[in-house]
Amino acid sequence: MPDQQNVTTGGQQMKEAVATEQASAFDPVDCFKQMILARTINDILKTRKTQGKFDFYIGCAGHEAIAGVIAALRPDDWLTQYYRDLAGWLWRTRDPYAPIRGAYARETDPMTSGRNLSEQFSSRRFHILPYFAEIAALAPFCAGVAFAFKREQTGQLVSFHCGDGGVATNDFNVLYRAATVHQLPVIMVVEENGWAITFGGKQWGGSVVEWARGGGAHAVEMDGTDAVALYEATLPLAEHARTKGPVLLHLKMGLLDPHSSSTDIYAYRDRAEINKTKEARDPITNTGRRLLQMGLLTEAEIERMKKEARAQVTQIDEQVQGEPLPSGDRLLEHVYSWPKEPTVEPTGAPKTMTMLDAINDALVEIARRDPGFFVYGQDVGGPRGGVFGATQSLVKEFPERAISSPLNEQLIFGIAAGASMADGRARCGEIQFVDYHQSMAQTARLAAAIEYQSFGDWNCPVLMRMKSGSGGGGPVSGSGAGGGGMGHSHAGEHWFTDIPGMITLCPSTPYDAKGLLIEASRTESPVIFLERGRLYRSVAPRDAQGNVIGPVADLWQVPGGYYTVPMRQARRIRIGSGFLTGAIVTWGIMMLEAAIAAANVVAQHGGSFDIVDLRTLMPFDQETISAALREANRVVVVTEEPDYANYGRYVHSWIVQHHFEDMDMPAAFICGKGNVPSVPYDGPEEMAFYPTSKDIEAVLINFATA
Ligand SMILES: Cc1ncc(C[n+]2csc(CCOP(=O)(O)OP(=O)(O)O)c2C)c(N)n1
Repeated sequence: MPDQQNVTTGGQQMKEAVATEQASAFDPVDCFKQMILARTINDILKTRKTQGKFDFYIGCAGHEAIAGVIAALRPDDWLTQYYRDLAGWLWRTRDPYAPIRGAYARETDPMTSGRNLSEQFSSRRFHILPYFAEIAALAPFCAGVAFAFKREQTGQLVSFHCGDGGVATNDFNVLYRAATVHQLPVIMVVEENGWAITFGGKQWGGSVVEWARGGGAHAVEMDGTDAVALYEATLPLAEHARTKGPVLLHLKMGLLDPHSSSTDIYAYRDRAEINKTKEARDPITNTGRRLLQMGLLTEAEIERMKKEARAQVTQIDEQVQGEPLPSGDRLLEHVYSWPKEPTVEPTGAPKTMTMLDAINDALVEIARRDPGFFVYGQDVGGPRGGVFGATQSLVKEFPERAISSPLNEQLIFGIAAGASMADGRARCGEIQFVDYHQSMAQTARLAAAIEYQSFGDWNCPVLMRMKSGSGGGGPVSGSGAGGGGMGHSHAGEHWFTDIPGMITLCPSTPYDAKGLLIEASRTESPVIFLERGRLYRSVAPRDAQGNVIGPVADLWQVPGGYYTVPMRQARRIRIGSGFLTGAIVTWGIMMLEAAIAAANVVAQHGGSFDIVDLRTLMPFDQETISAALREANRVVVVTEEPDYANYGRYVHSWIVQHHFEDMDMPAAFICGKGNVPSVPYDGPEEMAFYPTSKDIEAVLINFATA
């Protein structure tokens, strides 16, 4: 056991203490002591909340026996602990300071340094995944952690905990599906207390245990108020999860307090039911009775333990109240983690390549250097390498690292994200079309919050690739409508660029696609990598006279081997050699349209244009935009998104806000021509929607002739 005194003297020391040998030496009296400590913390914090010392408290009373479940696990097994699992936290970490520091939102809180609500348990050191307020939202991540454990044959398991309400969430169902499909080392612990805030109705039809068995999990239902019985029951279940596959443990508990400090218990529960629950389902009473029967404790000893806990928690509470609040100055800390290694310059011989070839190359290069790297997604392990063939080379060179998934985008995200957290390195998920990101949206948003919420304790270096934009090959102006149609043609950037903590990339050339994808595998922040479908097989663009546009065409020359292109750096491409007439800020397929337009206008009117190809859409490279605008004094932002609340509008607005004085005419804006839900399939409507080089030319001629 870690020394309780050392562990509790400060957040840093707590992090340095290692929980060892917990599972091997179960002491029921010690477990009971942690349960009493949890109840005592609960009761004191409830009082402090009513005294107005902090804003919110959610308690553990009725769930303390969960310590018996945690005690049966190995210290290197990973956990999620939901907000009622304080006794489980205490068993694993021996840190009663943390929950009190969390309640007072003190800087010293080792879980989130005051950033998250209290009882949102989190500790990388103790393998407790960072809890989200969104009920059961950690479930898809748990699937990924367990997936990594199984792949690496570590012998560890993941124990996921939620209330009965949690079972109804999509997230829980994703974990259940992933765990049963892949037979993962997972225990899903359902702590049923019969309530979900004030709702006491059904969260599932029939029996949750039968349901779990139907899909191939081993499932058990039992009383959840006797910690010793829970310990004994969990030991073989943990062994089952480790060696055979998923387990669902359905525990019948009782909620002794209101849902939270914001709820009046008598407004929704009657006194008789509350009293009956307290009499029959109090884990302190039930586990205490068991220890009396076992002859391990006397009534007097239990009373003494309660008194000692009260004195200990009172002292901690006083100390913590004197600890500092975080400073507002640190507001922007721990939003992103960028690669720490220097840029790797290319050394391999260049070859003309499509973007699809470049992506294939990049995935193989990453896999060569990182034996744990894999790509997980629909069809990606098939001989074609996914529906677009992006993993074909990976399938050939490392067939076991291109893994086909069930059809569930949230599950794909969860597996890649959780595995990346377990391994501390990028694990890649592939979504066939960005349009289908929708089921994974919550999981993606939360992945981006992990570093911030845990104040840098945790990271989620997941790398998600997805095809975006319409089909067809090459620029719209050169090849016509692509026929992507509804559900296959969204650009998608606005879905991700509004998520702080998420890096969104969108390369427009094969050279950048390869280097950026490799670079994305080195970051500790989550990355969305948008691959424009029209660019997959596109050749370098040509102007109206059929001439190759040199500075752009060069980027179809892709070096062999490993190299990186830094993120957060836009690329400035000069078209023409005369006087700088204007700048075009763009990305993706519209970079090609912009190059064609610029080359055509330069051929007719002379001058030159700067294309600022953003490449990293968020956080974008403000310095390069600023430098280009201060020289060009005229700018157009070009995006293929429909004219709604889109990302391009944000870039345009940023330019107007920061460079109004530098402009000698209003910043222009070009986007999709309709406020349509999705781009139509039929050619005429599709062509009517997309901006092309002709639209850009009209603006550039204005720049050149005004
Ligand atoms: C996804 C989501 N929806 C709604 C809420 C609001 N909410 C907070 S706690 C809670 C009830 C959860 O019930 P249950 O899982 O049974 O746990 P209990 O609090 O009863 O122990 C709800 C609905 C939330 N936090 N997350």
